[in-house]
Amino acid sequence: MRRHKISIIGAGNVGATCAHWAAVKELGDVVLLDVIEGMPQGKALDLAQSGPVEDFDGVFVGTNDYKDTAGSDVIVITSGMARKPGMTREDLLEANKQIVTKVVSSCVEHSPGAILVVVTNPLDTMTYLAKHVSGFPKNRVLGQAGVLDSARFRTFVAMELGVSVENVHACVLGGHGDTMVPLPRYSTVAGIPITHLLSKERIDAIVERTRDGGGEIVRLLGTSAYYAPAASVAEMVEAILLDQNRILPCSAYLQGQYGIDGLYVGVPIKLGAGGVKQVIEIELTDEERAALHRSAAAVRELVEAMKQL
Ligand code: NAI
Ligand code: 2OP
Repeated sequence: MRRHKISIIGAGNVGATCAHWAAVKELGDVVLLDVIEGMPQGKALDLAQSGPVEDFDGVFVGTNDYKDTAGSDVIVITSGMARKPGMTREDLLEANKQIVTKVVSSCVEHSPGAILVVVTNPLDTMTYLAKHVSGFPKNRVLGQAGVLDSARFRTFVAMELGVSVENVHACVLGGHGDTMVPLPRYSTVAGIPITHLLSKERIDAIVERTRDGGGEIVRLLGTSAYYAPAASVAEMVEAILLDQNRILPCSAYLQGQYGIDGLYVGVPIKLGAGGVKQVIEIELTDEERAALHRSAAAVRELVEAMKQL
């Protein structure tokens, strides 16, 4: 049987860590591509040499040439600038527009059947751009944000209650930014909604910390997070390659669902072979729906700003 091929564009913090997760999970052969010469080659070789220790097989290629990405099943796009302290994800718009446009064109030329998983910020806008530049159908272009934002929410709930993160599930909708919409009503501990376990004040504090989750790490680290973002991408890649039909919050192209049209926004989707199989519409209260629409409006504003650049 042919092994799956995963190309990761941008071999920096998120890209290289994602390659590591993909290798350990044995999701397929991995190509790491970057504009910096030598760096992806060195990281791929280093990764290959951890195989005998960790007991995984695979072909790991580091490259600066898109020919090596040819025939990829999934392409993860992490190339671009990351936030530094004081910057918002939106500050990255102009630089990353140029980078993502170039990268997606090159990827499509060599892998016309691939599924694109976008990570570069501002996430929902860059995913929109990737769909536009690639011309791919909507099921084959999606963005990673909700898995990470939900993971942060889950972590904070588990820390608050002193329970295993494995028991905590959470749902975060909306754009990957300050307007994201964590949904306590749909967040549970072993099936029990957190609204039954925590006071409103504590839930509000956790929601706020989740919204600021990326910023908190930028302030501590001096650059943006990468362990949890990369693990989140690997979970999505695994769902696609193993046709797992996972229900995951991802940035997906909406055409009327939730009353939002022609935009990438974070919503629960069914993810498996071929990419996005279904956008799942859950019932929202008026307040939750208004928050989602505010978030979508912020994404739309950024998409319009990008079109002017
Ligand atoms: P990084 O700076 O460590 O890595 C980015 C890499 O992209 C660098 O190695 C750089 O040389 C490369 N690159 C730049 N232009 C390129 C091009 N034209 N072709 C190929 N490679 C190119 O940054 P990091 O931390 O890995 O973050 C990458 C992106 O992901 C940033 O935009 C960041 O904001 C975003 N991000 C998104 C998250 C999400 O949840 N969606 C979470 C974390 C980061
Ligand atoms: C994060 O949420 C910066 O988007 C990145 O960590």
